[in-house]
Amino acid sequence: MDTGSPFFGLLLCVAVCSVTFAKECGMSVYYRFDCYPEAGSNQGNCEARGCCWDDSKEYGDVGIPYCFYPTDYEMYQISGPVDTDFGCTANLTRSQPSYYPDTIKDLKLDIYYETKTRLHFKIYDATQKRYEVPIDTPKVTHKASETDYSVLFPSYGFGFGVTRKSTDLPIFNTSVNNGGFLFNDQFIQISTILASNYIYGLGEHRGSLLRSPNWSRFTFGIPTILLILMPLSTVPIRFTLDWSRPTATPTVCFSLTVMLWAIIQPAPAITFRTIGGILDFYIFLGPTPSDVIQQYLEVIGQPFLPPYWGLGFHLCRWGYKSANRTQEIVNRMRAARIPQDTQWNDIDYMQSHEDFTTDSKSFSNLPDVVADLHNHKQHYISMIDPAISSSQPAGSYAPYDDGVKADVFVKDANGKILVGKVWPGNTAFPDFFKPETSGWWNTQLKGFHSQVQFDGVWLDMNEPSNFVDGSFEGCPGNSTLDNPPYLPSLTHGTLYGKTLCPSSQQAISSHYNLHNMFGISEVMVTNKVISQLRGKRPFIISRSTFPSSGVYGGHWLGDNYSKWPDMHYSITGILNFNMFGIPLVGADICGFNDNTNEELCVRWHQLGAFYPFSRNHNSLTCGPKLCIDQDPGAWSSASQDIIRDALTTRYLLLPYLYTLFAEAHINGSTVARPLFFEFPHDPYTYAVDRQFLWGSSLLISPVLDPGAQTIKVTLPAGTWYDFYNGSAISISTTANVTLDAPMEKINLHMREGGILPLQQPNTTTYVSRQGGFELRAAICSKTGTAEGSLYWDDGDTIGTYENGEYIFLKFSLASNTFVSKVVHNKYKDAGDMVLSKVTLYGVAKDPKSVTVNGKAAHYSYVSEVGTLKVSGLYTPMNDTITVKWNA
Ligand code: MIG
Repeated sequence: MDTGSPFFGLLLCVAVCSVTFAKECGMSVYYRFDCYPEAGSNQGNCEARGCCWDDSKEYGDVGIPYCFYPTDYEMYQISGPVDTDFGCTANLTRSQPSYYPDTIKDLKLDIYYETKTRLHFKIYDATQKRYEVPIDTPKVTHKASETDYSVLFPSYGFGFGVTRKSTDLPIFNTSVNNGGFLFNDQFIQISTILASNYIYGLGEHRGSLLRSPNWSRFTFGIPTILLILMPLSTVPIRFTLDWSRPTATPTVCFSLTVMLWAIIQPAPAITFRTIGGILDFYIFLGPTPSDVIQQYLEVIGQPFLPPYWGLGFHLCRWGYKSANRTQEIVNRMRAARIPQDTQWNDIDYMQSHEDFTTDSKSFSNLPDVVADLHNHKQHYISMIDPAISSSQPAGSYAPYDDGVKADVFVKDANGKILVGKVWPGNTAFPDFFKPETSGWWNTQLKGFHSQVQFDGVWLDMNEPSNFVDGSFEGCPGNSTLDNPPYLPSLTHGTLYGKTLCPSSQQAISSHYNLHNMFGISEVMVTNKVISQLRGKRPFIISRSTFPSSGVYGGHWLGDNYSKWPDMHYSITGILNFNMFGIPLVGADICGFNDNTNEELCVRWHQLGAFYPFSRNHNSLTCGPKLCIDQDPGAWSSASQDIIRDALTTRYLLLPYLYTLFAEAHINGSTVARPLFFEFPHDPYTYAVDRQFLWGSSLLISPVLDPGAQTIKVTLPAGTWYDFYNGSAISISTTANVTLDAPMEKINLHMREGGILPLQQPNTTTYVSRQGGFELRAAICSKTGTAEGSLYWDDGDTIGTYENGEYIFLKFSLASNTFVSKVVHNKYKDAGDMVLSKVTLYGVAKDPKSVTVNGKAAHYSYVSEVGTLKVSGLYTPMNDTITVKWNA
């Protein structure tokens, strides 16, 4: 592959001049950027665009564009740049219109040197204000005094680049002059060379974690982070990665636009296309993957801290069909003593699928089910769809009547309420960006809550989803918003396929601009409303997300299939959403569409016990019949035992999981993370997506194939302790290791050097929170040390961290001494926290004695695995605890 740096001879922040070349089509095929992304290209229409044509398929039919930009393709000329308080600014102009309508010939490029590791740039219409995404981001008016990046401009044409100062390697480089930078009212395109082909992120998808650079197209609509692993070394090893080199991750976050499409090609390079708004990019320098995410979340917001009960096990299905059946399902969970914190209902609880109602026959006793859950300290979650039935007789359905009065609904292009069709029939769609809508939504949720005391809300269908295209009356044929000049291939063919007309009007802009924010606007309003209503932490799970959604709620990965590959790819989804700042994420355990089977469902519970958001959910019908039950209580008692074990292990680990959520909330770290986050210097981890970590210390290696009794795992170099019994695997270089994985086991390993806070599990978080704590340490084989922490509060009060109403403990272990120290304590019930057990993995010799706070303690030692257990303790945790052993 071509390794030539297009950055040769670039100048730093200086004025440039233009040079004209002859049409040049002979670049490497990897550098062919698509000039005719629509269907129907041919030599004639391609050359009419001033582009090169080659359909020889000489390199195979792998997606190489036939029509591509010549290296001297006409582009914007840059004038400036000039230095400003915030960084630098330049004017971009082109004299001739491009081949799409409404070329914006005069553009401005502002580059903000926001922090040492964060650069922000915008390219926008120099004369007319265009739509910009309404999410809060830091406003920086003065440039950082020191930066890890430099900005460079080429000596001709449009473009600029960002390099990492320490290496001089380009991170972002738009000066690929054959990339076709275009800025038209409804077609904006920018390409950049990427520094490596280890590419991650780019929105929600079911597939491998590592993105293929081979002409992959992404029609993801929702702009999310792109993460690139690149070398930190100055040696030009971009294309033949030197395995021994340290690597780092810059990242580009194209977070702020209308809709977005991307294509990655093997240069490696990426092209972004959008149909509106402006270009608004952030680049984060890391250098580690975790740093990158933290820097990203400083811009879009750190995730909310879920209520503790929300980390318990959730059970749901579409098609219980009655409150009684729902109760039976809960009862059989209790009878089997399988942990469960919440029960959910899908749309079948509603009367004719209308929001804020309950079916008068089969769900009339729903309040009793909810009361029963509450009596058992369990919780209840209701589905609420955004679409509001609009065809009930006037005066009979307040949500619609009130909504009309308060004027909350999205309007069509002519100013009438847009009517679509969803579950209840004809429906109107609330405009959650309108201030009036919050009050109205509050009234509806409050009214419903007075009947059914839900504890959390499940927001489905908020893409928004519609059963008809655009509206009941279609969309106005002549609107360029509904039918823009360029469209990528879309699932439903048009922008209004199975959603609202883009030409419909919302308070602050057209639906065209706000479409991808429908979900987040609903989540934001719902978060506010239910926080006030319940006076406790909100719990919201939404199907649609946008950068910043994680500040307000969590996400589930939508309608998967009850198939083994779907189970595997759920790991990609979980890891991606952790990178996107939405750590509370899970997939439907056992699969949604199609019937599951017992083996798959049991294995899926073992994996799902480690989803940050752990919920079993099932569809209504599978073919003509109701889908078979897949709740834990539906299976054989042997399977129930396995599921109980997996979920009980989750409950044992909840203090650790909760601490990770608190750290995510406080620092923007990830909860579930890919191996390469912890081992960024180890290329063998880069493609691992069949295993993942909780935080830095717990490795989860589920079985993902039918019939398996063993699994092959990737273990990075070091010592890994079996979570259950402390037996160690020590390896000097990263290796594939085959482990036993009988049906009843999910492999869990503790990374050496970590200490996990655990708690005596029970069948609800309410009860388990009263149990004694255990601290389990995996002693580092080389240094004899370990460390960890615990964040703890009452688990339900809003703003505990912000108000300081928590306890934070730091654990450290060195020289045969384990210490728990109180770093912060304003948690009112800290006096009830009791340490009952300390487990140490990696103790080489049988100790002669063990003391806890200076007093001899009861202990046991298992020499085969080197495990020391100090148990029978009843030691208050709101003061320093010291455990010592004599070797
Ligand atoms: O049109 O509410 O993704 O979880 O069970 C289907 C019924 C609507 C889609 C959700 C799914 C839910 C289903 N919903």
